Amino acid sequence: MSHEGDSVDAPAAGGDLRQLLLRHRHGLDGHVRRLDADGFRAAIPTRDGGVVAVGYTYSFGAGDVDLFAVKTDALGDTLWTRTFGGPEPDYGYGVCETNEGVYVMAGYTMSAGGREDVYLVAVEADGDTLWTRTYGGAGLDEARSVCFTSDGCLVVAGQTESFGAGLADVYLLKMTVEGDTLWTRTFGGADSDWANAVCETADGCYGASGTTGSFNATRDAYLVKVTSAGGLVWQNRYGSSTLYREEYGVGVCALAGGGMAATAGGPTRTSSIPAS
Ligand SMILES: [Ca+2]
Ligand SMILES: [Ca+2]
Repeated sequence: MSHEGDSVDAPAAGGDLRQLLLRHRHGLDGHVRRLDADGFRAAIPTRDGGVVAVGYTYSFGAGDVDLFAVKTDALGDTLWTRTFGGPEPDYGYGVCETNEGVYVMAGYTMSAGGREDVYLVAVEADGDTLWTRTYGGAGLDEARSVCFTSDGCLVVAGQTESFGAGLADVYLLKMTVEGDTLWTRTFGGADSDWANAVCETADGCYGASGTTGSFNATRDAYLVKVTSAGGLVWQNRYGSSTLYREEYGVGVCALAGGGMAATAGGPTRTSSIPAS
């Protein structure tokens, strides 16, 4: 890896950031379409009243696409921008803040050699890099979301083709805040399955929202709940088996009492999924 944490000339806050957001486009099928545009994929409020936004840029950095992070203050003025990655494509999709005020960004990198690897970058509040780590096997491994947990760790969700039941599988990983792996799990079946979001539930478990192609005639939204130790609590699919009616899990958040609410979209309809 090279050029990690490069500072770039900050795009002026306000107008340019809005332009970046307007140019942001989703790939609901979970696979990145190459777009000649910069875009944010996630943004969170920070404890200092600002925002940290993470995505990727073709405009700055070490080559091809780089993971892109922007930190603003409460007024939206840019405090810093950084790119992370190497000469090959590097993408950012998720970000969380730890109880120490560290921002951890998750995505994937092809700059480490070979196929896509899960890519985590931890930076201090001023944008200085604490550590970067990659995870995965010989196949495609990508992160889409990262969450700081109540037991002081990180849980990451995405997809893996290196491990699991065939084609892509939901990929869940738990790490220490230093990035050391505590456990990894895969969920899914013989067809393609992937996760787009992860949260901690009120009962201290983790919920991942995504899509499964393995358990129905068409793709369905897919929720998986695991304990903090990675044990499966339940998994469920949501959707129709009618041709061309596919559901894609997009987001997930915790509800009081331990449940989750997930959002899903599809080519023919959208719906929200209550899940207990
Ligand atoms: Ca790059
Ligand atoms: Ca699979």
